[in-house]
Amino acid sequence: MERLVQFMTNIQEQDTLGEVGRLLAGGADPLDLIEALRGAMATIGDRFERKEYYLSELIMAAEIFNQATVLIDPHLETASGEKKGEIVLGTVEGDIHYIGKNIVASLLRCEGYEVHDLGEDVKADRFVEKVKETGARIVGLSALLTVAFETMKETVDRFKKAGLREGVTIIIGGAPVDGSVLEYCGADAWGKDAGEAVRLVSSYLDRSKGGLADGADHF
Ligand code: B12
Repeated sequence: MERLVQFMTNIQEQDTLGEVGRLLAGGADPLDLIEALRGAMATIGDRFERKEYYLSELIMAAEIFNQATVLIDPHLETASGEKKGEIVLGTVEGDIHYIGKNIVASLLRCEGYEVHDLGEDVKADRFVEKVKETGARIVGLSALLTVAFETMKETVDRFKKAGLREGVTIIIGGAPVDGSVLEYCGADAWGKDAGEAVRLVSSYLDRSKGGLADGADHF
Protein backbone atom coordinates (compact mmCIF):
# COMPACT_ATOMS: atom_id res chain seq x y z
CA MET A 1 0.00 0.00 0.00
CA GLU A 2 2.94 2.34 0.71
CA ARG A 3 4.09 2.10 -2.91
CA LEU A 4 0.60 2.98 -4.07
CA VAL A 5 0.52 6.09 -1.89
CA GLN A 6 3.96 7.09 -3.15
CA PHE A 7 3.05 6.62 -6.84
CA MET A 8 -0.22 8.53 -6.45
CA THR A 9 1.37 11.35 -4.46
CA ASN A 10 3.98 11.72 -7.20
CA ILE A 11 1.20 11.65 -9.83
CA GLN A 12 2.70 8.67 -11.68
CA GLU A 13 -0.24 7.49 -13.74
CA GLN A 14 0.91 4.10 -15.07
CA ASP A 15 2.65 3.09 -11.84
CA THR A 16 -0.40 4.00 -9.76
CA LEU A 17 -2.83 2.08 -11.97
CA GLY A 18 -0.44 -0.87 -12.23
CA GLU A 19 -0.12 -1.01 -8.46
CA VAL A 20 -3.90 -0.83 -8.01
CA GLY A 21 -4.22 -3.80 -10.38
CA ARG A 22 -1.50 -5.75 -8.56
CA LEU A 23 -3.01 -5.12 -5.13
CA LEU A 24 -6.51 -6.08 -6.27
CA ALA A 25 -5.19 -9.27 -7.89
CA GLY A 26 -3.44 -10.05 -4.60
CA GLY A 27 -6.77 -9.84 -2.76
CA ALA A 28 -6.42 -6.41 -1.12
CA ASP A 29 -9.57 -4.86 0.35
CA PRO A 30 -10.87 -2.34 -2.23
CA LEU A 31 -11.88 0.03 0.60
CA ASP A 32 -8.27 0.08 1.85
CA LEU A 33 -7.15 1.09 -1.64
CA ILE A 34 -9.68 3.94 -1.79
CA GLU A 35 -8.56 5.12 1.64
CA ALA A 36 -4.88 5.01 0.63
CA LEU A 37 -5.61 6.99 -2.54
CA ARG A 38 -7.71 9.50 -0.59
CA GLY A 39 -4.77 10.05 1.77
CA ALA A 40 -2.49 10.63 -1.20
CA MET A 41 -4.97 13.18 -2.60
CA ALA A 42 -4.86 15.07 0.71
CA THR A 43 -1.06 15.25 0.43
CA ILE A 44 -1.40 16.44 -3.18
CA GLY A 45 -3.77 19.14 -1.93
CA ASP A 46 -1.22 20.22 0.69
CA ARG A 47 1.49 20.43 -1.99
CA PHE A 48 -0.86 22.54 -4.13
CA GLU A 49 -1.42 24.86 -1.18
CA ARG A 50 2.37 25.18 -0.71
CA LYS A 51 2.67 25.91 -4.47
CA GLU A 52 4.78 22.78 -5.02
CA TYR A 53 2.02 21.52 -7.35
CA TYR A 54 -0.13 23.55 -9.73
CA LEU A 55 -3.68 23.18 -11.00
CA SER A 56 -2.51 20.97 -13.88
CA GLU A 57 -1.20 18.44 -11.33
CA LEU A 58 -4.49 18.54 -9.42
CA ILE A 59 -6.36 17.84 -12.66
CA MET A 60 -4.01 14.97 -13.52
CA ALA A 61 -4.36 13.50 -10.02
CA ALA A 62 -8.16 13.62 -10.35
CA GLU A 63 -7.91 11.83 -13.71
CA ILE A 64 -5.71 9.06 -12.22
CA PHE A 65 -8.07 8.68 -9.25
CA ASN A 66 -11.05 8.34 -11.61
CA GLN A 67 -9.24 5.65 -13.61
CA ALA A 68 -8.35 3.85 -10.40
CA THR A 69 -11.99 3.79 -9.29
CA VAL A 70 -12.93 2.18 -12.63
CA LEU A 71 -10.56 -0.66 -11.67
CA ILE A 72 -11.68 -0.80 -8.03
CA ASP A 73 -15.49 -0.54 -8.43
CA PRO A 74 -16.09 -4.09 -9.76
CA HIS A 75 -14.33 -5.44 -6.64
CA LEU A 76 -16.76 -3.80 -4.23
CA GLU A 77 -19.21 -6.31 -2.84
CA THR A 78 -22.75 -5.72 -4.06
CA ALA A 79 -25.75 -6.46 -1.90
CA SER A 80 -28.56 -8.40 -3.52
CA GLY A 81 -32.28 -8.26 -2.85
CA GLU A 82 -34.71 -5.41 -2.39
CA LYS A 83 -33.57 -1.83 -2.41
CA LYS A 84 -33.10 -0.61 1.15
CA GLY A 85 -34.06 3.05 0.67
CA GLU A 86 -33.47 6.16 -1.41
CA ILE A 87 -30.91 8.91 -1.02
CA VAL A 88 -30.58 12.19 -2.87
CA LEU A 89 -26.90 13.09 -3.15
CA GLY A 90 -24.85 15.89 -4.67
CA THR A 91 -22.03 18.39 -4.31
CA VAL A 92 -23.43 21.78 -3.37
CA GLU A 93 -23.53 24.86 -5.60
CA GLY A 94 -20.21 26.54 -6.32
CA ASP A 95 -18.17 23.37 -5.77
CA ILE A 96 -17.16 21.07 -8.64
CA HIS A 97 -15.34 18.38 -6.59
CA TYR A 98 -17.13 15.09 -7.19
CA ILE A 99 -14.63 12.25 -6.68
CA GLY A 100 -15.44 11.67 -3.00
CA LYS A 101 -19.16 12.12 -3.60
CA ASN A 102 -19.00 9.47 -6.36
CA ILE A 103 -17.31 7.03 -3.98
CA VAL A 104 -20.07 7.63 -1.44
CA ALA A 105 -22.64 6.94 -4.20
CA SER A 106 -20.85 3.73 -5.28
CA LEU A 107 -20.66 2.36 -1.76
CA LEU A 108 -24.29 3.16 -1.00
CA ARG A 109 -25.36 1.46 -4.24
CA CYS A 110 -23.27 -1.58 -3.37
CA GLU A 111 -25.06 -1.73 -0.02
CA GLY A 112 -28.42 -1.83 -1.80
CA TYR A 113 -29.57 1.80 -1.62
CA GLU A 114 -30.99 3.71 -4.57
CA VAL A 115 -28.91 6.84 -5.04
CA HIS A 116 -30.22 9.82 -6.98
CA ASP A 117 -26.90 11.47 -7.75
CA LEU A 118 -27.49 15.06 -8.86
CA GLY A 119 -23.82 15.60 -9.71
CA GLU A 120 -21.76 18.61 -8.70
CA ASP A 121 -22.40 22.37 -8.45
CA VAL A 122 -26.02 21.59 -7.55
CA LYS A 123 -28.40 24.40 -6.70
CA ALA A 124 -30.36 24.18 -3.43
CA ASP A 125 -33.70 24.06 -5.23
CA ARG A 126 -32.63 21.02 -7.22
CA PHE A 127 -32.13 18.99 -4.01
CA VAL A 128 -35.58 20.04 -2.79
CA GLU A 129 -37.23 19.21 -6.13
CA LYS A 130 -35.62 15.75 -6.21
CA VAL A 131 -36.80 14.95 -2.69
CA LYS A 132 -40.35 16.00 -3.64
CA GLU A 133 -40.16 13.88 -6.79
CA THR A 134 -38.74 10.72 -5.18
CA GLY A 135 -39.92 10.90 -1.58
CA ALA A 136 -36.35 10.15 -0.45
CA ARG A 137 -35.89 10.64 3.30
CA ILE A 138 -32.13 11.10 3.28
CA VAL A 139 -30.14 13.86 1.60
CA GLY A 140 -26.34 13.76 1.35
CA LEU A 141 -24.46 17.00 0.70
CA SER A 142 -20.79 17.05 -0.23
CA ALA A 143 -18.40 20.05 -0.16
CA LEU A 144 -14.62 20.27 -0.51
CA LEU A 145 -14.32 24.05 -0.62
CA THR A 146 -14.68 25.99 2.59
CA VAL A 147 -16.54 28.73 0.67
CA ALA A 148 -19.16 26.10 -0.19
CA PHE A 149 -20.20 25.81 3.47
CA GLU A 150 -22.38 28.82 2.76
CA THR A 151 -24.31 27.07 -0.03
CA MET A 152 -24.45 23.94 2.11
CA LYS A 153 -26.20 26.00 4.79
CA GLU A 154 -28.46 27.60 2.15
CA THR A 155 -29.43 24.12 0.94
CA VAL A 156 -30.41 23.03 4.45
CA ASP A 157 -32.36 26.31 4.86
CA ARG A 158 -34.16 25.73 1.55
CA PHE A 159 -35.59 22.49 2.97
CA LYS A 160 -36.91 24.49 5.93
CA LYS A 161 -38.51 27.07 3.61
CA ALA A 162 -40.12 24.27 1.58
CA GLY A 163 -41.59 22.84 4.82
CA LEU A 164 -39.70 19.57 4.30
CA ARG A 165 -36.98 19.82 6.93
CA GLU A 166 -38.73 17.60 9.51
CA GLY A 167 -39.20 14.81 7.00
CA VAL A 168 -35.62 14.52 5.78
CA THR A 169 -32.34 13.65 7.41
CA ILE A 170 -29.50 15.70 5.98
CA ILE A 171 -26.00 14.27 6.23
CA ILE A 172 -22.93 16.17 5.10
CA GLY A 173 -19.35 15.29 4.23
CA GLY A 174 -16.20 16.23 2.34
CA ALA A 175 -12.58 16.61 3.48
CA PRO A 176 -12.99 19.88 5.46
CA VAL A 177 -16.34 18.98 7.04
CA ASP A 178 -16.49 18.45 10.81
CA GLY A 179 -18.75 19.06 13.80
CA SER A 180 -18.43 22.84 13.61
CA VAL A 181 -19.49 22.83 9.93
CA LEU A 182 -22.42 20.62 10.90
CA GLU A 183 -23.46 23.13 13.53
CA TYR A 184 -23.07 26.05 11.12
CA CYS A 185 -25.16 24.40 8.39
CA GLY A 186 -27.83 22.97 10.68
CA ALA A 187 -27.64 19.48 9.10
CA ASP A 188 -28.24 16.30 11.12
CA ALA A 189 -24.94 14.40 10.95
CA TRP A 190 -21.57 14.38 9.25
CA GLY A 191 -19.36 11.58 8.04
CA LYS A 192 -15.64 11.56 7.40
CA ASP A 193 -15.59 8.91 4.68
CA ALA A 194 -17.80 6.77 2.45
CA GLY A 195 -17.95 3.97 5.04
CA GLU A 196 -19.38 6.40 7.58
CA ALA A 197 -21.85 7.67 4.97
CA VAL A 198 -23.18 4.11 4.62
CA ARG A 199 -23.36 3.61 8.40
CA LEU A 200 -25.19 6.94 8.84
CA VAL A 201 -27.73 6.18 6.12
CA SER A 202 -28.30 2.72 7.49
CA SER A 203 -28.75 3.93 11.07
CA TYR A 204 -31.18 6.69 10.07
CA LEU A 205 -33.27 4.52 7.77
CA ASP A 206 -33.39 1.69 10.25
CA ARG A 207 -32.99 3.03 13.75
CA SER A 208 -33.56 -0.43 15.18
CA LYS A 209 -30.02 -1.24 14.02
CA GLY A 210 -28.85 1.00 16.85
CA GLY A 211 -26.43 3.15 14.85
CA LEU A 212 -26.00 6.60 16.29
CA ALA A 213 -26.78 7.08 19.95
CA ASP A 214 -29.61 9.54 20.66
CA GLY A 215 -28.38 13.09 20.21
CA ALA A 216 -25.13 12.00 18.49
CA ASP A 217 -24.25 13.54 15.13
CA HIS A 218 -21.23 11.40 14.22
CA PHE A 219 -19.87 7.91 14.78
C1 B12 B 1 -8.71 16.60 -6.98
C2 B12 B 1 -8.90 18.03 -6.53
C3 B12 B 1 -9.42 18.94 -7.45
C4 B12 B 1 -9.92 18.52 -8.83
C5 B12 B 1 -11.37 18.02 -8.64
C6 B12 B 1 -11.78 16.99 -9.66
C7 B12 B 1 -13.27 16.72 -9.45
N1 B12 B 1 -14.03 17.20 -10.37
O1 B12 B 1 -13.68 16.15 -8.44
C8 B12 B 1 -9.85 19.88 -9.61
C9 B12 B 1 -8.51 19.98 -10.24
C10 B12 B 1 -10.92 20.10 -10.66
C11 B12 B 1 -9.94 20.86 -8.43
C12 B12 B 1 -10.35 22.17 -8.59
C13 B12 B 1 -10.26 23.11 -7.56
N2 B12 B 1 -9.76 22.92 -6.33
CO1 B12 B 1 -9.43 21.24 -5.61
N3 B12 B 1 -8.70 19.65 -4.76
C14 B12 B 1 -8.57 18.42 -5.19
C15 B12 B 1 -7.91 17.55 -4.07
C16 B12 B 1 -6.41 17.45 -4.35
C17 B12 B 1 -8.46 16.17 -3.87
C18 B12 B 1 -9.98 16.06 -3.68
C19 B12 B 1 -10.38 14.61 -3.83
O2 B12 B 1 -10.90 14.21 -4.87
N4 B12 B 1 -10.06 13.78 -2.80
C20 B12 B 1 -10.29 12.32 -2.84
C21 B12 B 1 -11.69 11.96 -2.32
C22 B12 B 1 -11.89 10.45 -2.34
O3 B12 B 1 -11.78 12.40 -0.97
P1 B12 B 1 -12.93 13.39 -0.46
O4 B12 B 1 -13.39 14.25 -1.56
O5 B12 B 1 -12.51 14.01 0.80
O6 B12 B 1 -14.17 12.40 -0.16
C23 B12 B 1 -14.19 11.47 0.92
C24 B12 B 1 -14.74 12.06 2.24
O7 B12 B 1 -14.55 13.45 2.34
C25 B12 B 1 -16.18 11.63 2.27
N5 B12 B 1 -17.23 12.43 1.64
C26 B12 B 1 -17.21 13.21 0.53
N6 B12 B 1 -18.42 13.70 0.26
C27 B12 B 1 -19.25 13.23 1.20
C28 B12 B 1 -20.64 13.43 1.40
C29 B12 B 1 -21.24 12.83 2.50
C30 B12 B 1 -22.70 13.04 2.70
C31 B12 B 1 -20.48 12.05 3.43
C32 B12 B 1 -21.12 11.50 4.62
C33 B12 B 1 -19.10 11.86 3.22
C34 B12 B 1 -18.51 12.42 2.11
O8 B12 B 1 -16.15 10.37 1.62
C35 B12 B 1 -15.21 10.40 0.53
C36 B12 B 1 -14.62 9.02 0.33
O9 B12 B 1 -13.97 8.57 1.49
C37 B12 B 1 -8.21 18.45 -2.80
C38 B12 B 1 -7.29 18.22 -1.59
C39 B12 B 1 -8.01 17.57 -0.41
N7 B12 B 1 -7.43 17.74 0.76
O10 B12 B 1 -9.02 16.98 -0.50
C40 B12 B 1 -8.15 19.86 -3.42
C41 B12 B 1 -8.88 21.02 -2.75
C42 B12 B 1 -10.22 20.58 -2.20
N8 B12 B 1 -9.08 21.95 -3.86
C43 B12 B 1 -8.90 23.20 -3.54
C44 B12 B 1 -9.04 24.31 -4.42
C45 B12 B 1 -8.64 25.67 -3.87
C46 B12 B 1 -9.53 24.15 -5.73
C47 B12 B 1 -9.81 25.25 -6.75
C48 B12 B 1 -10.51 26.52 -6.18
C49 B12 B 1 -8.46 25.58 -7.43
C50 B12 B 1 -8.48 26.73 -8.43
N9 B12 B 1 -7.64 27.69 -8.16
O11 B12 B 1 -9.22 26.73 -9.37
C51 B12 B 1 -10.73 24.51 -7.76
C52 B12 B 1 -12.20 24.53 -7.31
C53 B12 B 1 -13.18 24.92 -8.34
C54 B12 B 1 -14.61 24.79 -7.79
N10 B12 B 1 -15.42 25.78 -8.01
O12 B12 B 1 -14.96 23.80 -7.16
C55 B12 B 1 -8.55 23.35 -2.07
C56 B12 B 1 -9.73 23.87 -1.23
C57 B12 B 1 -9.25 24.86 -0.17
C58 B12 B 1 -10.38 25.47 0.60
N11 B12 B 1 -10.03 25.99 1.75
O13 B12 B 1 -11.51 25.53 0.23
C59 B12 B 1 -8.05 21.90 -1.70
C60 B12 B 1 -8.28 21.48 -0.24
C61 B12 B 1 -6.52 21.86 -2.03
C62 B12 B 1 -5.70 22.72 -1.08
N12 B12 B 1 -5.18 22.16 0.01
O14 B12 B 1 -5.53 23.89 -1.33
N13 B12 B 1 -9.56 20.28 -7.27
